[in-house]
Amino acid sequence: MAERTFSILKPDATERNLTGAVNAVIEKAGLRIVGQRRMRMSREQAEQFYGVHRERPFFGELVEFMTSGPVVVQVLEGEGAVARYREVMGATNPAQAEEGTIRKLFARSVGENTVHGSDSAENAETEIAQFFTDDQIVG
Ligand code: 3AN
Repeated sequence: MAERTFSILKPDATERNLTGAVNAVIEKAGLRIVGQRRMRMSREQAEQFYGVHRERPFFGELVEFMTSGPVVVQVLEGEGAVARYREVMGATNPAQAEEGTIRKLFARSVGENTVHGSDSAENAETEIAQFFTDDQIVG
């Protein structure tokens, strides 16, 4: 069965009207967008979502940024979707990202890096459940 991963197009993507351009890279990579919603993240949602980074020095900045404008939350489906999407996103720091990756193409900095993607199948499940109900995902 195809795997699912959770994705966010961050405020730097919506601000520059890049959601279609990012989705084109995702779909070209063979991943299917089976759930998608544009929304404004609340501070509570962002703090919960990035809870593992709570003690990191950039936590406050990260929450500020993620609540600074609209985001697009997505469920992506495909074979090995978690690893495949990490590949397509590129390195966290766009300066180290490979050619053709979303972050190489679009990211502004290590903080404003255009996309989030789950780092494991287990986290994907938790993250999807934070933002989607089953009936909002149509494969
Ligand atoms: P990734 O998003 O590639 O999984 P993580 O999980 O290490 O990277 O970091 C989560 C998010 O925290 C990143 N996408 C980025 O927005 C932010 N971040 C990570 N490192 C830094 C940093 N040094 N300064 C500012 N923001 C950071």
